[in-house]
Parts: sequence; structure tokens; C-alpha cells
Amino acid sequence: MPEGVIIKALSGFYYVKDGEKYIQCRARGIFRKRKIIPLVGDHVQYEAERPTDGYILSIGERKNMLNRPPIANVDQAILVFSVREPDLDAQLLDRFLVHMEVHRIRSVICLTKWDLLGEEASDSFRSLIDVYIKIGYPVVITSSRTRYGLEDLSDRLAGSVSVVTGQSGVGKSTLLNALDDSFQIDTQAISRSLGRGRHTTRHVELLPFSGGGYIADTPGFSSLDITKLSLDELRVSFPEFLPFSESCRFRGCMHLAEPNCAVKAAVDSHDIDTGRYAHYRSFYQEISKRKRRY
Ligand SMILES: Nc1nc2c(ncn2[C@@H]2O[C@H](COP(=O)(O)OP(=O)(O)OP(=O)(O)O)[C@@H](O)[C@H]2O)c(=O)[nH]1
Ligand SMILES: [Mg+2]
Ligand SMILES: [Zn+2]
Repeated sequence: MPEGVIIKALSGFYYVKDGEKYIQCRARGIFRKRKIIPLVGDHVQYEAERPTDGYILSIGERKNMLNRPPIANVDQAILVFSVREPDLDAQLLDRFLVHMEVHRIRSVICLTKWDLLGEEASDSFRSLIDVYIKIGYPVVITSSRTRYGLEDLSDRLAGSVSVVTGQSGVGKSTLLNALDDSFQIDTQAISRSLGRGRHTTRHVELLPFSGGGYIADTPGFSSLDITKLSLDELRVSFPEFLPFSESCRFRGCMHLAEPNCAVKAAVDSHDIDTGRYAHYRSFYQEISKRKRRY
């Protein structure tokens, strides 16, 4: 049975790459009945009636999968945030980081449009960047316009399967085009009046990277629902809390109003960033509000 990898999903078709061959496949009804949706990144067995057309018969076991963006079997997520146009939203960044922690996918934070910052503004960004580096998240600073940081990013992508994700208009596709001129992905000018992108990329596609490995460009989105998480999942998704939480008085301490909470003490002594802790609290409230509703 021939096998391949789904590299693109579009309007009910799955484009399967089998070595140098590309086969346009449909999924058999069996998937619909079992409510399994084939994803880009899936290793599949297929049956080809003609050299370029076929059907997906089965999907191999996934090492991981995301619903947003829809993809399976990635080694890492590149979280793309522009420093300007649109401004960096640190709460949204923490939302993405939690999302990836829960799915056990390692994150690389990639800041784009660095050329739009003046000297003073770049200095104030450095302290934000330090927060994430201290936690252990790699941060790459880039500008597709000046090509600043592209080599650093390229080194991180080489040999891995990476999914690139982030808000619309932050420059994901522009960045990929700058990294590899064989890509030629459509990009678009940001809408000035709205101050945000216009959803230029509309499908997920895995692209073979000239430096080795694969990169998936994905459509941007502006919010990320985390309310399906359990409070326990949230609690372990801030890695910098973990060394302290062992010393909390109560097992399962949520680090809110409990007495003798070592995490809160670490926030007070600035060993944990106050902004990150504030985001943790607001995510907690979002999740518990939803749980009360059902
Ligand atoms: N100044 C500056 N502008 C950039 C840079 N990179 C991208 N842009 C601009 O940002 C706008 C949006 O870029 P895209 O690459 O289409 O953004 P995207 O993240 O792929 O957006 P979606 O496909 O909608 O998710 C375009 O007008 C780009 O020219 C950069 O490094 N510096
Ligand atoms: Mg795009
Ligand atoms: Zn605690």
C-alpha cells in the first residue's frame, strides 16, 4: 500500500506527498463516520486510481496534533508576534504558550517587524524578551525587511517540522518567503484603517525547507479559546511556577487566595514575572467561568 504525508488540505482535498510524487486525495466516508479528520502532517496510506488522484485509506498514529492551527506531527511551533502593526499582545502570547504546553509542543517565540521600533522602544522590549528567555523559551528577533535575525531563525528551523502560527498580519508568510525564496507565498499589505491583517493565508501547507525539514504556514487568527482546558492543565502550563509550587502549603494549590503559597511569594519577590502571573489569573477566571456555565 503506498504511503505519504498530507502537505496541504483545501476544500475537501488532501494533497499527499509520496517521495517526489504528489497525489490529490479525498477521504473515504469511513473518516466522516468515525469523525476523524485527516490533518496536514498526517502520515497516511492511500490508494491511487490514477497517477495523480486517489483516496486516503488510513491515518498513522499521531505523535501530537493541534486543532488551531489544524496540523499533526510537528516538532515545534514558531509563535510569530510583530512588535508593531499590530502591537505585541503579551496576553495573547501567553495564551499561545499555554496552548502549546498543553499539547506538549515546544515553542520558539519569533518577534517580527523589528525595523519598526526606534531605539528607545527596542530597549523596553528587551526586558519583555528577558522574561521569556529566563523561563527557557527561545526568542528570535527578526525583520523580514532588513533580514535581521533570519539566519538565527533558519538555524532553528533546519531539520525540524515547524508550524508557524500567530495573528493575521504579523508577517508570517513574508518571513517564510524571506527565509526561502522558493516559497513565494501570497502576502498582503496590512489594512491601515483596521490596524490588523486581512487573513491573506487561507490554508495550512507544509513546505519543504531548503535548509532541511518542513515549515507549515498557517492562516492567522486573533484569539485563542483556552476555556476547554482543565484548571489542572492550566496550573502546569506556566513552567516557571513549577519549581516554586512544590513548596506551596497545599497540594494542588492554584496560587490564588491560598495561604502560604510559594508561587505568590515568588511573584512578590519578582522571581516570577507579575505580568505572566496576571495572565495566569485571568486565564483561570476564563476557564472557571465557563465551567460554571455548564
Ligand atoms: N515593516 C515591516 N513590515 C513587514 C515585515 N514583515 C511583514 N511585513 C508586512 O506585514 C504585512 C502582513 O504580512 P503577511 O506576511 O501577509 O502576514 P501574515 O502573518 O502571513 O498574515 P495572514 O496570512 O493573514 O495570517 C505585509 O504588509 C508585510 O509587508 C517586516 O519585517 N517589517
Ligand atoms: Mg500569511
Ligand atoms: Zn501556590
